[in-house]
Amino acid sequence: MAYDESVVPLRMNPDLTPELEREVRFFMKWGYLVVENAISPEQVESLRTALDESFARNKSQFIHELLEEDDRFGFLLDNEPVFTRMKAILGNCVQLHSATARVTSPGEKDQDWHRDGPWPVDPDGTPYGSIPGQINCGYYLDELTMENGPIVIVPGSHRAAFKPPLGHPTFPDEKFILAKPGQAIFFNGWLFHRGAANNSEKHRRACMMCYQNAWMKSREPFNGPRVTKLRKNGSNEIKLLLGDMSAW
Ligand SMILES: O=C(O)CCC(=O)C(=O)O
Ligand SMILES: [Fe+2]
Repeated sequence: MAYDESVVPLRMNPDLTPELEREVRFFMKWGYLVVENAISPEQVESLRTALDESFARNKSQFIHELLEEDDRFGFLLDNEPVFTRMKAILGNCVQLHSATARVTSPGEKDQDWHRDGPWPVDPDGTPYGSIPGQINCGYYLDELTMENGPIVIVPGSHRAAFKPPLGHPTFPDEKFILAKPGQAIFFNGWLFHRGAANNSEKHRRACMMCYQNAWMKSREPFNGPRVTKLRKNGSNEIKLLLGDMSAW
């Protein structure tokens, strides 16, 4: 046995409250979800400080393997309001795909439309039914405005059987999400989306926690000292999130 069987959940799907069922239906239809009170004002403040320090060290717009940067990011891994909804949508067998931060500097241009999911998905699945699931969760630590660059999405586009257009042309049904610190913004990995230009004078800080079915390949090696410690000391859910098994 290449892994500890007790780490694997006994049931695929959790029981859902009517409210959670409603949120799952919304997410399945539109490909996004705004979660209120996902983190407290104190947690927002702590993440801002930790990210400012990481950004000063990395000097890069992207910070990968965020959990290795600072212990203060660790709670995001199974942050209850987010993780409960991830399991409601993806089922109990969930793995972290990546934890990243993105610090968009003043003057940064519009991102192009893209999907995060790198492999082909047929909205009808396969004859067997399988649809790979990947959901990104953005914690925007600065209130998004039309000036500093909302996240722009095309609701429902996760089911489009064609790729997003090149560049960043307007979609009649596009939606500018003015996320607030404290909220978490879920979006399906196949949703057309982009970050808009930052025309403000300040940095725009975001932490992106991306989850997926536990059988999928992760982007991260999960082998740094902080993640190894989290996995060793963590619950079975944390072990599964951090890829405790090297093979099935
Ligand atoms: O900056 C944003 O709001 C979105 C970032 C994004 O889509 C990405 O990094 O893939
Ligand atoms: Fe993206």
